[in-house]
Amino acid sequence: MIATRSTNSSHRRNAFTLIELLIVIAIIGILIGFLVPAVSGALKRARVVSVKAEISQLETAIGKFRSVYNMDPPSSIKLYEAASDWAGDPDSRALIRQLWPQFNFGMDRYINSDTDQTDVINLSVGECLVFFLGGINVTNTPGVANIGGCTGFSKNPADPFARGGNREAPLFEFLPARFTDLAEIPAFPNGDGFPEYRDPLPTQTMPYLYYSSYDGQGYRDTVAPFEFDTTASGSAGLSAAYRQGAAATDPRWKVNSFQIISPGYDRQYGYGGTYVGSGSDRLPLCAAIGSTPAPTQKQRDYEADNITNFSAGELQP
Ligand SMILES: [Ca+2]
Ligand SMILES: [Ca+2]
Ligand SMILES: [Ca+2]
Repeated sequence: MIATRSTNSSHRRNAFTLIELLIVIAIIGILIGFLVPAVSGALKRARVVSVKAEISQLETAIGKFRSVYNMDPPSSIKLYEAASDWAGDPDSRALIRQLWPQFNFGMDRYINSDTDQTDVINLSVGECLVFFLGGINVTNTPGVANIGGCTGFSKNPADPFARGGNREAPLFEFLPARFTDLAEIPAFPNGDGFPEYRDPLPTQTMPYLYYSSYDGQGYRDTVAPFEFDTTASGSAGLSAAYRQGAAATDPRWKVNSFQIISPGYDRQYGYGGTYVGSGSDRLPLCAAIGSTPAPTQKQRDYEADNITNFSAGELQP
């Protein structure tokens, strides 16, 4: 025999009293009060995880670069369109020769996409990350915010910066929408046309930094004018790659390879990685640093949310 469900609802109440309704509304309000921060905190954490994932993809791409070129990408170099300009820069010439042994230093060339062959292109940190993993950009005219996608390098070993022809594929798929080209030179308020890359945080305005240890030879902190600065005053050039402590003698993170640094949600790098550059290489100063930089608690605070490829992925000074 099959039991049938009673349809008798005479004991069921059809309406809430006003007080019950108010209590329910209050409880819902309290729950929302708990849930909203929990959800937004979870979302924030998920986004930090996505930045960490992207940093490890960049590490993989640098590994691919190493397998092709037998070295990590430099994090500072000058490129010259005019053949005669290479003579004055043995450091950059040596790096190019390491990467492309058959490079023809004797020819004038186009490297950016304007119409002259006279530019000196000064690539530092974040720009090197994009340039060496992505190659030549479709469009990158100084002062014009029209940076296109990366097209890799030419397979012509004498002229890897040539446009068109047979090409090596980019080693990392940079999304042009996340390029930024910070104003580095007053004459070019939109930058030099060579982009840096922002992480996927929705509010991000500042790029990843990339510091090479030059295959364990050491982070180049004092090579003027386009390397990094480890002095407390920050007066010698660009910022420092991070150490494992505040003292100048503390060992670096990733001594034998490279550092990749996102400034995190606060868009500030902090003391260890703060840009305090000068001249044509400088990026905007950290607001709290001012003209006489010194390590303050505020600057250490900036580091707390930095996302990196060292220190377990997050800096907690
Ligand atoms: Ca040019
Ligand atoms: Ca630039
Ligand atoms: Ca930060």
